[in-house]
Amino acid sequence: MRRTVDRAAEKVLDAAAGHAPATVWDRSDAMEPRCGFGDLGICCTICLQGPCRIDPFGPPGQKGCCGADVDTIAARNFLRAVAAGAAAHSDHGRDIAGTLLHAAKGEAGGFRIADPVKLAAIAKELGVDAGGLAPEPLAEKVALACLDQFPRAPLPFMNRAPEALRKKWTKAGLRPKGIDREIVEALHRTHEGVDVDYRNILLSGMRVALADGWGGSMLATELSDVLFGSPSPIRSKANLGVLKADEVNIVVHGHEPALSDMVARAAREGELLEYARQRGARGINVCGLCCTSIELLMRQGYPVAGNFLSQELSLLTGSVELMVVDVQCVMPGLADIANCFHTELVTTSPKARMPGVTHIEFDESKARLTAHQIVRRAVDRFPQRRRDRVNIPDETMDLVAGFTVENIFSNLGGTFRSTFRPLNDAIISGRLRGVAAVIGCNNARVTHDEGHLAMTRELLARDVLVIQTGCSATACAKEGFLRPEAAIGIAGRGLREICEAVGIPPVIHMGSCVDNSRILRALCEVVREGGLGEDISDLPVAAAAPEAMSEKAVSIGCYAVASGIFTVFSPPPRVEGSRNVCEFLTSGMEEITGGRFSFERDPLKGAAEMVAHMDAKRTALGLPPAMYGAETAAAAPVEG
Ligand code: MSK
Repeated sequence: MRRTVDRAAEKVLDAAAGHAPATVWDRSDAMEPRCGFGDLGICCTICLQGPCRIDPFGPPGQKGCCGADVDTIAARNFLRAVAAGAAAHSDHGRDIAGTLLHAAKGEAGGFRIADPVKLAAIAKELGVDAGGLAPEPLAEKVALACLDQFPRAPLPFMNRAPEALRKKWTKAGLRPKGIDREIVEALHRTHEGVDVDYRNILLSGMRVALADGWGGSMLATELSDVLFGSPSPIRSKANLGVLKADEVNIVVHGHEPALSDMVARAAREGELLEYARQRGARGINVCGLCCTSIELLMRQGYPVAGNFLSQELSLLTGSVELMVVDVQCVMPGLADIANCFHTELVTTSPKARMPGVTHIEFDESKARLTAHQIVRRAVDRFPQRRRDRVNIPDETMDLVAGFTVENIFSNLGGTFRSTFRPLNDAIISGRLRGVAAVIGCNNARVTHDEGHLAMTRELLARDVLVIQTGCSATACAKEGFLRPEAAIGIAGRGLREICEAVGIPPVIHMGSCVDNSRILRALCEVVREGGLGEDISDLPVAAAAPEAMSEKAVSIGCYAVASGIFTVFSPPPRVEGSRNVCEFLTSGMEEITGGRFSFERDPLKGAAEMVAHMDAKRTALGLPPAMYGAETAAAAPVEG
């Protein structure tokens, strides 16, 4: 299997072949053959009588020691994955709320309320009495109201959903009782000897995921905007070529924006720039990986070095002085590679430490000091860089990011026109066939970036506006799809006309993984705007994670389905060993919320399913077929 379609990644891998430490691809190859029982989700390790496994080729009616059947085992494994993903996103949200609380009380040195307008809007939504309060005391109340969603309901952002969807949630018992409460209950429910009914277990998974999407993730996004500033369209660059041969390179990696925001600010300070010059560097270059990087990109335009599978490659360029990591998607393998170079790896979260790796704990009250300390350590490493080992590929690509529900209004409607009407009208007329959210990770078991690019190319050619977040957005950024001019070479005629008229790229970057909540909100606005049905499930929209990897992606997939969205998810979550569990997720859910999964592995077939789904929704709404339907990705090659 080809490891990557990213030319920069390929160059680094080729140069490192044979003499560099192992990468994720080497370790993945060494895992073959993988355990089929584990892969199909039919190995149970929940109690100490096991592991128990069900033979997929054996007789029907097989049971584990306790009597759990294949459906119970697969459903319990699935629910635990959803709960872990929801916990990761939501704990991120909790930390942001905590930072906002400290900032409001003046206890978080260097942090301030960056968007008081958004703060006031959120306060209103949460039912917080602003009563002429200054931003800080209001922020304190808002932070506390958000933290209150962890132990108990209600989750007020769920009121953003269309009424039809809220009724479905109530009828099916899908309203979360609180973010933490659902996660804890999921762990209890899947403990040995508790819930055995696979449907009941899977519905718990949907409820946990809704607590993530409309709770933990959504409040993480909203409070990040308040604290670090709401994004606006911004130009930047992507790929490993953003590393600089003559500057100190600091790579921020993980998911949380708080410390990286401070590191980026510190790296601009004259005193530290002078310190770098004294050590022979021309400057200090901050760039990043995964979603920490995207948070900095969206708000400040810092370049993105790569996505999940690029993390080890960035160190293999031999040009990184320091990589600072927070939480999630940080490979333990980084430590081995850093040790082969002059690179210092620094962990910063008490939740995520690595043996033998420098740990500088992030404390909001000392954020500026910590950031300075980190930047100085990076500069100190610069003289140790071995020039003969530096191998930075020259690939970079321009991009435009920074779209939000608030600013996409004006971009789609022309300056100052605050409405989704032009988008709805474009869909209604058929100039746009529909909207697709293509999101999610990389996965070493499939060719790096290939699924994201193939699927997105196909959708664009068929006049589907593509919205992205996370590593999928970075994959498409590296390929040039996030440039407004990309529409000329790649988009179908209808989408091209819209991009040219409004000046937007055919692929809209809406942020990090928690910012998938922006997509939920955008779909609510489309329904509210009118003319496209009463519910999200009525819309000609679909979602996909064509290179899914993390448990967070499983949770995101579930909250998309539980919000009424047809969702292509590949590689599939580990449920294929149970026909009943698969059927429930790929068709049973449709009767409950209107959404369902497809586990199609081929990205082009997945795109075809998404297009067929949009066409069916158009017919159901009484809309004309897409205006220009004949162009395919093959007929519209990418330019540039
Ligand atoms: S970083 S969760 S690999 S998208 Fe958010 Fe990328 Fe997936 Fe991590």
